Amino acid sequence: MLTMKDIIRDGHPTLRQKAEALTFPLTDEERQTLLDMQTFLRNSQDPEMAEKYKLRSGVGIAAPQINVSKRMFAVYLPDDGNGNTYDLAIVNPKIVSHSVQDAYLPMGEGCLSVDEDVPGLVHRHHRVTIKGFDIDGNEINLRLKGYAAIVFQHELDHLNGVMFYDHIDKQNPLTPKDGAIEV
Ligand code: UDB
Ligand code: ZN
Repeated sequence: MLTMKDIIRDGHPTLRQKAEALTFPLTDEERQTLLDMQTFLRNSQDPEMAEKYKLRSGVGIAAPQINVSKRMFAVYLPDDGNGNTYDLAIVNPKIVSHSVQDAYLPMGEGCLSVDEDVPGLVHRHHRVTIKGFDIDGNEINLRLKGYAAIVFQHELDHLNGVMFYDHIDKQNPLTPKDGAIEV
């Protein structure tokens, strides 16, 4: 079972690497890693399990965060604010199109791999279309907006060695960009 001690923290070189694409069929080890990541998220949002194992309430986790430099992540959003539920694991994901309009969380972002608060707005695409594969290699197509789109883009960044605070404007960290939507 994955716990917080399995999650590497800011400063670990793996977080800055570009993760490798996977090939199908996944190995048993790769499949197990993906399932473990999904279980971690569910556990972390279960009050009893979270308390017992001292888990931060996670909505997404990417393989590089457990020191596996491969292009896969899991997301668990029981309610994304638009009445949609996402509980999925995705392999080799890519953004195939996105809106011109940006969006941001007014409270900024955090990360399971970052223990400190980093204040500042993180602008992301308001809408994204994502293609990828499930654990068995079936195609996944997702059209996302708002909070779900932000979570998926945060996890996709991890596959490219990008951290959320890389996107914060150092001069004006708390100033929304023109036209950007608050989520
Ligand atoms: C998170 N969780 O998992 F609104 F039930 C964050 C952490 C860093 C605070 C643990 C989170 O936002 N939980 C949450 C929010 C709610 C309601 C709820 C739980 N991530 C994922 C991450 O670090 N993945 O690499 C950070 C998010 C910030 C914006 C998108 C992802
Ligand atoms: Zn993160």
